[in-house]
Amino acid sequence: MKFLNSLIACLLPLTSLVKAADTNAWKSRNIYFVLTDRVARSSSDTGGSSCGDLGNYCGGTFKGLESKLDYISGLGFDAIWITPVIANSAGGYHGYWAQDLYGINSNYGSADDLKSLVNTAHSKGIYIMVDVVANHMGFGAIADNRPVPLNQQDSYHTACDINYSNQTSVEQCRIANLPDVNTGKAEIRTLYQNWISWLVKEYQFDGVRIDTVKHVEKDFWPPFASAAGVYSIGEVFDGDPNYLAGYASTMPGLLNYAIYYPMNNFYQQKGSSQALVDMHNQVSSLFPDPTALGTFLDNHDNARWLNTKNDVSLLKNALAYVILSRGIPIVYYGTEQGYAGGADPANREDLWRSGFNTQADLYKAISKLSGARKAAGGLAGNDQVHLYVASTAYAWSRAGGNLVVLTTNSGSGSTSRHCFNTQKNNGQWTNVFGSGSYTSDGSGNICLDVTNGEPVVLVAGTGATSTTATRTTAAATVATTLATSASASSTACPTAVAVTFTETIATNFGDTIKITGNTAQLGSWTPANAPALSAAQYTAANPVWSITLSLPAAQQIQYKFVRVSSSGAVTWESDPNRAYTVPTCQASSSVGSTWR
Ligand SMILES: *[C@@H]1O[C@H](CO)[C@@H](O)[C@H](O)[C@H]1NC(C)=O
Ligand SMILES: *[C@@H]1O[C@H](CO)[C@@H](O)[C@H](O)[C@H]1NC(C)=O
Ligand SMILES: [Ca+2]
Repeated sequence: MKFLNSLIACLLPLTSLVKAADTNAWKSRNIYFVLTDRVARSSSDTGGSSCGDLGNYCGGTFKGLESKLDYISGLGFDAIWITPVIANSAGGYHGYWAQDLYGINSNYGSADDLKSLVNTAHSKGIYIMVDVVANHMGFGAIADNRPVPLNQQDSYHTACDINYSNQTSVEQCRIANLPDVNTGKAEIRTLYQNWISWLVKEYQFDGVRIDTVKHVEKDFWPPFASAAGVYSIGEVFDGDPNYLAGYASTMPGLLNYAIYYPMNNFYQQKGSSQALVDMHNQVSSLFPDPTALGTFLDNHDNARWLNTKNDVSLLKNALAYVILSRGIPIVYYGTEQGYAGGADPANREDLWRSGFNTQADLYKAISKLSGARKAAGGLAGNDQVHLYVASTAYAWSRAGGNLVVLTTNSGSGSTSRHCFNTQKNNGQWTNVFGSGSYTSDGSGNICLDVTNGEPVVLVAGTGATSTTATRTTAAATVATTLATSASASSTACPTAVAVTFTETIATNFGDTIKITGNTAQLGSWTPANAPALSAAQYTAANPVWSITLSLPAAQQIQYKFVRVSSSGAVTWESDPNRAYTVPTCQASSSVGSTWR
């Protein structure tokens, strides 16, 4: 194991070098995820009755999907993730039951049809990401699996049921009784590396989505991802950020199952905005590059969002989070038509039953949110600032304040006013989701009115979409609001403040700096429970560790930094304790100090 670890350590820098450009190119993209079998049946498909059996092939084809690229690009997506394209064993309508890695699933059409889909997508500026599986093959006879030696029993682990408390069992036992490939064998690893390299080149794919990543040994992945040669994003179906982060260096990106739970909890009225912000911050400190992670609110393995919470305004807020917060957005097809299917396969509705309606309320909502992402420059950066964390609301900014988003979780029919500091004095924005223009005052304060529980999405500038008359009226309204709401805004100050602590200290390789103190958030003076600082900005010339914590406004804390060596030895800063009072009516603050 030691040897393998050091082997991975050697491979990783190489991997990131080779792929850097491709990963960066994906960061500003906006992904639409489709089941190839469920979009459209032919080039002339204009809609029709629902598929009778969602548990089997419904008739979607590569040609059908190709004919719907304008429908997809009308939603503002410039990338499509498609389910696996290779030949499957009987009943594998979803594509995850491979039989022949080099064959094409003829239910969807021919290899040339697929090439034509990719070509046409490229001509429209759309990336295509292909879904692949290395963990298991389909239910057919082992002897029929290809290429050789996947037709031999000893290319598979002995059958056993997964015990999810035992990682070895997670990696070697069977998911849904599917034959588990012996991915520990050198010969098998080479086979998969050769195949993924061929697949990406043969069809000119721009990215790869990797299925069931946690079911394969970690050290299988770096050479596989490297052989793919393009951005890849893996599925590690686990909401524990520490477990997920254990896979961060195996491939360029991961589906962000860490943020998935607190995000849906907040927008489905089951959790707080603070928990969402806390997870965002935890992801900041655990992952080397949070901007390469994919954000999504549902998919083909989870009940559709509206099935879990049937409120379209809440869904629009959740979509605003997916499309406009940090990370690469992934939206599941059919969301734009208000699909509300439950557990698999009910959540895999055909798209043709909608008649491909581009006037649907959610179609237009997604299109506006995607437009804001583009208008703000693509939002590729790790630049999210928490502006306002309240009991029913969360607002953030990106791109240096060129984008300000206010989301709430009060739902359809609700109206509310939220006043907060934008950190941009005398800023000017247009609400591209609703209407009107807004300006902040000389200190950056703004008050925004939410109607029917819908998000407010402000993009810098006065915009070309609204008329001058509307702008003037809206600006006048805001000016009046600001002038008359001095007392209102004092009650609406942020309840939490993003405080950035920096600590200057030259450390040895393997050391960690933590902040601990007299609150539970700071580990109650117990270094093992205390948050760790990030060394992302650390250089030999400027050895700075940092962390941004969301702290309650006006809270008084006592704290110290501790240094934890790779052996676990803890060194405390000298007395006395440091003391800090979190400011009020301020979105963020910073405290710089040097080790003592
Ligand atoms: C599952 O694995 C855990 C950890 O290895 C073990 O303690 C537990 O007994 C196992 N459960 C079963 C049902 O085998
Ligand atoms: C974990 O699972 C592996 C593979 O099935 C098994 O060999 C091993 O005994 C299990 N360990 C424990 C502690 O249950
Ligand atoms: Ca496995």
